[in-house]
Amino acid sequence: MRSLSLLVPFAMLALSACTTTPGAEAASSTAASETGAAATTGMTLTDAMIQLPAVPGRPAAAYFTLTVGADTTGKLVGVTVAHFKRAEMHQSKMVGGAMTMDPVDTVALTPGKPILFAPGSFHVMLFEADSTLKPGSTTELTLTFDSGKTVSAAAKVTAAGSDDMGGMKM
Ligand SMILES: [Cu+2]
Repeated sequence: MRSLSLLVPFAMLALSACTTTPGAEAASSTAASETGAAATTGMTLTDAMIQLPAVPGRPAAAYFTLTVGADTTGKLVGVTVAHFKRAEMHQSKMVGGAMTMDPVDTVALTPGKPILFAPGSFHVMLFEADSTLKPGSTTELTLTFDSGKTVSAAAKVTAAGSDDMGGMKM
C-alpha cells in the first residue's frame, strides 16, 4: 500500500511536466488570437463579382474571396456561374515581362488562409453568356470542392471597367 501511494503523485508529476511545456502553450495561444480564425470552420464565399467583357463575344471574368477555416483542407476543383455555359479557372503570371495565364484544374486550400480570385492572379474566365445577363444584375457563382461540397454566393454583374484588366487579354 505504501509504495503504491507514492507512485501516484510521481506519475502525475511526470504527466504534468510533459503537457505544460511553457513555450508550446504560449505559441499556440498567440497563433489563435492573431488569426482570429480558431473558431472559424468551413468556407465562406464573399465579394463575388462578374465582369462582363468590353467587347461582346469575348470571355467575362469572375472574381471572389474564399475564406478558409483554420481546420479546413481540400481542393477547389471547379467553378460554375449561372447564365454562362462554361467556366475555367486560370492563373495569371508574369513571364518575361508579359502577363500570361494558364488554366488551372485545382486550387489547394491552406487552412486559415483566404483564397483571392482577383485581377492579375487567380481568376475565372466565363464563356457563352446568355443575353439576359446585364450589368447591375446578379447571378449565382458556385464553387465545387474535392469533397463534393459546394459553396454558392450571389455575384454582382458589372460592366467592363476602364481599369487594368489584369491580363484578361486572350
Ligand atoms: Cu484567364
